[in-house]
Amino acid sequence: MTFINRALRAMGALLVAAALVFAGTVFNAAPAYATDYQVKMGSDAGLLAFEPATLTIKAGDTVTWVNNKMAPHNVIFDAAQVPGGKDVADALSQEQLTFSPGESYSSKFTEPGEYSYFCAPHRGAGMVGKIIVE
Ligand SMILES: [Cu+2]
Repeated sequence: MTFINRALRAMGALLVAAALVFAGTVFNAAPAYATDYQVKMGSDAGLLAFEPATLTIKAGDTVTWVNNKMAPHNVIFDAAQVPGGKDVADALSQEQLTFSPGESYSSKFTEPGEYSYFCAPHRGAGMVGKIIVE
């Protein structure tokens, strides 16, 4: 009887130790939650603008541009104004024009830096934006 009690106690201690190790692993491995930000294309007031025009996010976050008003719009990144140059700008750019309200596209940002973009049809009207990745 004594032997069994000792054995059970030892197993209990092992289980507690294992549970602590497991909990530590889970806690440490839990990734920071990536956020999906929204930028409206065309302001609620009907201006040719991205809203917000400047957005600060963290590396790993995603930006979704949603067609709002005054379509058509798109999102073009300038190779000279993104970290990584043309390849990065091409990968992030969404040349397809959106026409219907609610149409959207998303891009994920992995490298810190400042990314400037514009809407091709409305660049001349000042429809430009910037994503700052921290
Ligand atoms: Cu536009």
